[in-house]
Amino acid sequence: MAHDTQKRRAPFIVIEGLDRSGKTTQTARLHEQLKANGVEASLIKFPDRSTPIGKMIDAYLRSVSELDDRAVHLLFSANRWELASKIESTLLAGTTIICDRYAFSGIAFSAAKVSPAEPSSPLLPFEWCRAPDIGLPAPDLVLFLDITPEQARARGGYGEERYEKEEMQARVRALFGQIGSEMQRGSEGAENMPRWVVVDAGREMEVVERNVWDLVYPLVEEGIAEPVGKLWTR
Ligand code: Z5A
Ligand code: MG
Repeated sequence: MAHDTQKRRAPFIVIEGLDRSGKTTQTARLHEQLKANGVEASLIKFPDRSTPIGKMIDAYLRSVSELDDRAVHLLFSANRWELASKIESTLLAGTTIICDRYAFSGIAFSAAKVSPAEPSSPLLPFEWCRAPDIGLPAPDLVLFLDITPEQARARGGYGEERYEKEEMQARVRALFGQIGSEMQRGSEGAENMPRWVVVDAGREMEVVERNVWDLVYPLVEEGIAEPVGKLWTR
């Protein structure tokens, strides 16, 4: 490497996407491949169902418990804040972080909720959904794994959890599209916007894996000169 890597930190890579798009498959493969190449890397996932907050989220997703929509939204965000300082110190220590879902899922899934009586009006405003995640460690790269509802269906369809219904997934898809285009345009007043890249995840696993690797490895190899950003802040 030509430059002085000592002053550089490791990158924070988030993999987002629709249900059954292969996030868990691809984050695991990327993690393995990085380790095989001698790169220090840590794999994290949201929701992290292992913490006390994560256990409340898990019970809600499996419909074992009921929670107010705002309360559960704040729990998803708190579940990220629990790890925020650890994420920053890990990156500064030179360990790459690969993260399966992050704040973008938080916004898309909550803002997609509608009341059964009025399916065209959202229950929670988009900006309200974004607010609790403002200031979280900003990823350096977000890879959005994109598949069509038909492709998701061919992968065994959606599962049994609370949000795994076709109409909900269609609204989530539209919201992810909105978040992605805001990211790609950049937005006034919010400089800490990660690079957002859409990856066609409808292809064979190995093809997607190579595509992900080609996007991630240059960042790992170069390191990041800038400090860890704060999401959606100046
Ligand atoms: N949620 C929220 O509301 N707010 C938040 O802040 C956050 C999340 C962070 C649980 O998430 C729910 O929480 C989720 C969003 C909400 N609700 N929904 N719906 P989760 O991450 O725990 O969800 P999951 O159970 O892991 O499912 P998933 O993410 O939808 O799946 P995936 O990780 O994207 O896919 P996969 O498990 O890697 O693959 C799915 C299947 O497809 C599997 O059989 C693979 O072998 C197969 N597969 C994968 N890639 C391919 C290719 N390329 N070709 C063919 N088959 C493939
Ligand atoms: Mg998954």
